[in-house]
Amino acid sequence: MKNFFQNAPEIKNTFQSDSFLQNYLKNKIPAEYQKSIFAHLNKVGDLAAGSWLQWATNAEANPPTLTQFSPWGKRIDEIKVSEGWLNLEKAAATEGIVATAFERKQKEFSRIYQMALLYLYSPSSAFYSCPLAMSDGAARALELYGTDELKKTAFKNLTSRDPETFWTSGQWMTERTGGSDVSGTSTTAKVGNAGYLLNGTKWFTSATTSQMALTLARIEGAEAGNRGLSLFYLELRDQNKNLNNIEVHRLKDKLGTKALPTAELTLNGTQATLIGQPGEGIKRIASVLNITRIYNSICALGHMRRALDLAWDYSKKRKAFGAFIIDHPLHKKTLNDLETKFQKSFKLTFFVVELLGKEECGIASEAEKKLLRALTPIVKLYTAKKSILISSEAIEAFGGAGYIEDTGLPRLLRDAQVFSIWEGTTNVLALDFMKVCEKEDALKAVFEVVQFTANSKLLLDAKWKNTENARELAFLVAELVIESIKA
Ligand code: MFK
Repeated sequence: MKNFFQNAPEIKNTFQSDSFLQNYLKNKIPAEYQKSIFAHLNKVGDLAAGSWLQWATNAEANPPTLTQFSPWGKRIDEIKVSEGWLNLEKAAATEGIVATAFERKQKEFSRIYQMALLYLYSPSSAFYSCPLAMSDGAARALELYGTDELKKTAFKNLTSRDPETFWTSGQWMTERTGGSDVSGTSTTAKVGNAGYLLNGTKWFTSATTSQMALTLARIEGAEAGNRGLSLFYLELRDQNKNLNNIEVHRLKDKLGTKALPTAELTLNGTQATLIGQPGEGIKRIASVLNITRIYNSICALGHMRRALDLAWDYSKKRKAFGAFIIDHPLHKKTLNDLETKFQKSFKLTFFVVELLGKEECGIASEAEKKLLRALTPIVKLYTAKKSILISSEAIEAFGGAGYIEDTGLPRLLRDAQVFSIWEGTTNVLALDFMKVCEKEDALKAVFEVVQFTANSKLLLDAKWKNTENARELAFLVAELVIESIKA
């Protein structure tokens, strides 16, 4: 035993090893598109187990740094990121991880294809999926509400496949006064020579190395509260690469997502363009949130898959009590139970992706649009919680090794925790679902999917009017919808 060491878990082509994804795509994607999509996903599955994984490790080991002053005292606020992070950006552009959704070459199935790409990319991306989420959301907001000029410029960059012209976007909502409650936003906007000038401090800005951002501000004289907020487009740097009157105060020291630059910053007369009408800020930025929440669900799903792949692989290598641990019935049952949780999350997430694809192609029925609106917060909160649970159990499946930093395993749990926080916490999203049920009669749309069984009758219970039951309601709806989704 003196020279005995355990073997480390390994990741192989993540498309080939994922029969659940393959079977789903075989059932959903029309035959005419299957060959090219499968070939691309196979290539991506190889990259996710190879160079992308190495770049992600590099990015994680070399977190971003902020240099505020040049050697001669000039304020520069330069954020430096790792080589791995930059390579992951190029790969995202080249593989069309945002572009595929907007080219719509596979009609409403483009979203399924694009989200399958993201699902494979994300767990090997060190959270480069975060800037992609905001960029996709921003592209959708510009496609819907942007000026003709912005459609020709920013939208084109966000959906480019050329790393030289590819842009990412930030989504700056959070201020010191509140994360979920944006009604106290204190950033102001006043009319300038060209557009507006913004002044205010943003407390969390993710992926602060992006070329553009969408943000909320209150036009001078507008009413207090959320109805006084407007949506603005801004570019971070001018043509000479100077910051657009933005000061970066510091990078955040976070529990996880270490490779991702998240900063506090102040806008000091930042040039910006109004998107939509004054006072429409929340409704317009909601189109970003609805995309980023689905991204969050896909990334949580990819995260679960990665945690389980590692645990399954290890279970076939690690011997204890005279046998591989996979051959101990209780360990096998534990992993199988987690696998069932993953599969339920997968069904719900891709069901919502199908609805999104239909909506974006203009073929969703009114009931499907309502269902998409209602299930977006549900799928986000459901998958976030499952990914934390699965990450925790997967780490435990390694015993002590799962608790040791240089195995890379503790990161699974640290990173999973963010899924239930950003883009709306579990409670905020559960309450959002309740509001949609009240205002837009979303439960009617849910009932078109969920068969009217004894279980679904539970949804008519009067106790769901009470907001303290919102979480319980959200998880019940998730389970009932999953039960009724056909394979
Ligand atoms: C790996 C994946 C990475 C993901 C990217 C991570 C990047 C991280 C960057 C961030 O974390 S950005 C900050 C994220 N912040 C949030 O998610 C805010 C959470 N808070 C909410 O979601 C609130 O519900 C919200 C601020 C949107 C609104 O709350 P309010 O102020 O109480 O307003 P209300 O009354 O609920 O909604 C105002 C209007 O907007 C209503 O319309 P009406 O005026 O006609 O009644 C709503 O129907 C509409 N609305 C709200 N949410 C909507 C929506 N419409 C469509 N879709 C929605 N989701």
